[in-house]
Parts: sequence; C-alpha cells; structure tokens
Amino acid sequence: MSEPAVGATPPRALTIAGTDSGGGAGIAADLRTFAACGVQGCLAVCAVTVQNTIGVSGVHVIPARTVAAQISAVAADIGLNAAKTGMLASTEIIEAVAVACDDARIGAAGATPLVIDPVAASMHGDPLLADSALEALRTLLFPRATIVTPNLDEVRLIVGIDVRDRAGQYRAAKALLGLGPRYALVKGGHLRADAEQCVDLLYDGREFTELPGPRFATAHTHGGGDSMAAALAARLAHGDSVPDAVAFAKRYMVRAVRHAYPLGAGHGPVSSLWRISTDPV
Ligand code: PXL
Repeated sequence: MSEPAVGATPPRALTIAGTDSGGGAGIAADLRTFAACGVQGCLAVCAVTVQNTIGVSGVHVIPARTVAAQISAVAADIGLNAAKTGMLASTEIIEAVAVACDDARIGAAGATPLVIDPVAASMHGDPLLADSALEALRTLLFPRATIVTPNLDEVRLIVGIDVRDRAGQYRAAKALLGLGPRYALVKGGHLRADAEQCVDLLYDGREFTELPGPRFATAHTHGGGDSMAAALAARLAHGDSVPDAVAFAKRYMVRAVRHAYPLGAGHGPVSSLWRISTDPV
C-alpha cells in the first residue's frame, strides 16, 4: 500500500498587483512572503512591468475585466482568508477590483480582510499608477480597506501631507483614516528625522501605536513595502487581529531588511525568504 499523502490546506491569501521581471518587488515579493508565512498565495495580475534593478522600462496593463475575473475565479473555488493590493495601474482596474471584492465579500463588504498598499511609484520614481487614478484609490478602495499601508511619498500624494516628523505622521494617520479604512499604518522608513530608528504608526481612529524598529544602512530595500503588506495579509489570513498582524509584519521586515542583498547594478531586494531554512533536503 502506498503511503497516503494529503496535507492540511493552508490559509489562502490573494495578491492583486503587478509583476517585476527582476523578481524583487510586486507579485514575486508577495508570493515569497506568503510562502515564508505559511499561506497559499493566489494572484490577480494587474500589470506586467519590464524591469531590472536599475528601473522600469515598460508597463503592460492587463484589461480590467481580466483582473476582476482572476479575483472571482479564485474566490469562488479556492476561497480566501485575506487579500492585498499593490500596483493597480489604472482607474479602470481600481473600479473593477472594488466591484470584484464586493462580490467576493473581500474588504468592508465581507469577512475577508483587505490590505491596501497604495503603490504609486517605484523607488526610482517610475510611475506604477496613473495620476488620474489617485481619486479612485481614495474613494473606491480606501473605504473598503481593513488597513492601508502607505509610505510617506504615498501619504503626500493621497492626503497632501508632507510628513517631516512624528507629529506629521500622527496628522497623516488621522487624515488617512478620514478616507474610510478601519486602520491606517503610516510607515516611517522615509522619515529623515529618524536617523537611528524606523517608526511605523498604527491608528484605528481611537488609539495610536508606535512600532519602532532599527534603521539599517542599505540601498537594498526594493520590494520592502510589498513584503510588509504581504506579511500583514498573511497573518490576517491566519486569523490574527490587525494589531498582532502589524506587529508580526514589522518584526518580519526588520529581519528581511537586515538580510537585504545586492542584485544587479541598482537596488537589490529585501530578503523576504530569510525565514526559509537552508538545511539540506
Ligand atoms: O515596491 C513597489 C512595487 C510594486 N509592484 C511592482 C513594482 C514595485 C516597485 O518597483 O515594480 C510591480
């Protein structure tokens, strides 16, 4: 008799995002992080970027109906315990994602938590979201979000606040919450005022929680925001509360940035696989 082989089905998380041919950011980072955090990664591809560590040289945007169809197909059959968004590229895709998430009961309309990482540009400044799509992001996706996770460049674009100190981070968190998500996480990685630390700020409309971590001297932070949002979504898929999932994601990223590595001639990626053992098989 052969040995029966049926494993336990892991929690499922969906990334709705773009690809990076260099493998550092976007869906590749999300799927690595999902794997390292013990969840089955599903994907709805919104755009294919032609990219290496030096920059983005092309973008092919997927038709909005194909993005929505990917979400519906996965939700209907596999079932989802959490979802996250990254590079959404266009207004049409944001509109389609909002409807598909409602239909699949993802986000405010249902029980499946939705992490909105409002990706607007690459670290080289290459646009990953049409300027005209910012309003759709604010009005269609933020109200559906369990949590939004902008960096300070995205905060400036979305709520028009130029955060330069901790007080600015608090103001930004309040302004972001005014757009309708249940939680806002204002990431402090780009805050020049913090030389030694990197403090992220979580706000739920009543309570602020500062999450301090070490700041590392490295140019290799490509995919860092994606990996953090993915780790957060993965823990939500496991059933953690939002504050617990955020605290996990912060600890996960400290290790990922500590182990970030050079790749190509430009910015290397954070190491979202630091958790995977290298023991011999
Ligand atoms: O890290 C943000 C990001 C998200 N998604 C894609 C990207 C990038 C950054 O370059 O290329 C596809």
